Amino acid sequence: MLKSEYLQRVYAQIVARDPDQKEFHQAVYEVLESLDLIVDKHPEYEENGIIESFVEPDRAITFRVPWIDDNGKVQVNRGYRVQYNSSIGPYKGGLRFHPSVNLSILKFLGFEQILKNSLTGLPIGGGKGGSDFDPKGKSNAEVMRFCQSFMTELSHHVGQFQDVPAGDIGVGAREIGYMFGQYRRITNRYEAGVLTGKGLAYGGSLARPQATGYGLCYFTQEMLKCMKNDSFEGKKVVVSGSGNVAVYAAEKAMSLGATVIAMCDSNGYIHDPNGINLDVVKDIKQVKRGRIKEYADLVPGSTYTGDCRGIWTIPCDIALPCATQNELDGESAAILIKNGVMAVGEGANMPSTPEAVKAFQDAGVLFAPAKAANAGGVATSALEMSQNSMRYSWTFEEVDAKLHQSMVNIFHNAYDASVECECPGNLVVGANVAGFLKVASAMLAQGVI
Ligand code: NDP
Ligand code: 2IT
Repeated sequence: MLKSEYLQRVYAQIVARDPDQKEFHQAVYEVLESLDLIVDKHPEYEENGIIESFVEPDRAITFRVPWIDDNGKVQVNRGYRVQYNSSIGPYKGGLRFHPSVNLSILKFLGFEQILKNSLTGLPIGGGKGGSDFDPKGKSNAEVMRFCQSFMTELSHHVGQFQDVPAGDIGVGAREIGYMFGQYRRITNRYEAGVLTGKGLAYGGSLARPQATGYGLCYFTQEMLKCMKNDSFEGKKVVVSGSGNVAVYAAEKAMSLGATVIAMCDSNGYIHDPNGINLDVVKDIKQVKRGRIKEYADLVPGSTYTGDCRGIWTIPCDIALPCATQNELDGESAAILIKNGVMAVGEGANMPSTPEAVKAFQDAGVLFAPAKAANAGGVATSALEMSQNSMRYSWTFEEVDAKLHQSMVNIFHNAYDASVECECPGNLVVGANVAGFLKVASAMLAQGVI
């Protein structure tokens, strides 16, 4: 229950305006709970309508995306771009292609992105977009035609100084390549900084594919070190998902001395008590675009279970949810806690339900919230933009070192803010407050716009 009447009114208004946007309400409520601890010290927020402005996107664009499938039939999807807040930099955030995409999901993601991007310390505002298009099972030619049609409309709204999309679920290097090609063709400009996550041959950054997963482990490692004098060494780790974030989180956890014993996709999970062979996972998921189930046929001693939620019943020391929102609920959290989990690091956006977050915090499990722990992806996107502006590129080691330092800084900023809010170690509060203070000061300085 929110104590501040001001915040109660802000929350009631977003629910009344968009009663069906459950994911959006969930993300906003969690942030308002944190701001409840500081809002009395900042009467200027209410005087200037700062929090009302902060929860309302600058604009949300929806558009028709017609494309022709391999049978010559016209298909029509819906495209979106939510340009949320540009007070500290151009809108920045990924594009998600998944049948579940709707305005509620993109508003929750765009809203989270404002604070995440602020935490990176880099000059990037918040946005998110995507489509209900499902790339699964489509040919390359279909994906290309879809991406070209999507960018034909999106090109009116993006630009290196305006709005810079990147990947998210269902959007990787292939999709970014097709969209970049179409943008270049439409504008007749080589504007590399309009998209991030590009291929290396045309302006991409080394270490961007690895950045979210590696960054998650750097953050978790710093949290383990500073809050429990511990590390990944010798730990059993469960990583949900098997996409971009999950694969590189698993890779870094292994290189830091952990054994990753389970991964999943939306159909089910694999359990390999000897430690997952990541080359096999990469071959199945990245090269063949196959299903995780195939792993159990290839690697003796591993098993497949056709239920992705069941992954949380496997006993582990560290859980890294890296698939999607609300994939880890209160019931799963209770099982993880009973099995002795010591730390949870969120690689996906909002993967833990509010009940799960509360259960972890009440049980003294170290908890690294998404907007801090997975900020390495967008931080490295901002480094890609810097390299594009400089017309220069850094080595893998240079980018990785900057990423590592960013994650260490984000941890300490969030931790210090949690201490200031008198709830030391509550990184949910710390990340929300630290991220918000910078955005709010930029909004105040720029007046009512
Ligand atoms: P990918 O598309 O590469 O992989 C997504 C993975 O999650 C797949 O294994 C997919 O399984 C699984 N998944 C997707 N939807 C569901 C679902 N509804 N239920 C169960 N499993 C599901 O996406 P990313 O790895 O890029 O993104 C994963 C998460 O990380 C998302 O929450 C995203 O917002 C977040 N994130 C991504 C960043 C990035 O740089 N890419 C940066 C920061 C956060 P299947 O193949 O069966 O669909
Ligand atoms: O959720 C996220 O931070 C991303 N999908 C990455 C966004 C980006 O612009 O790199």
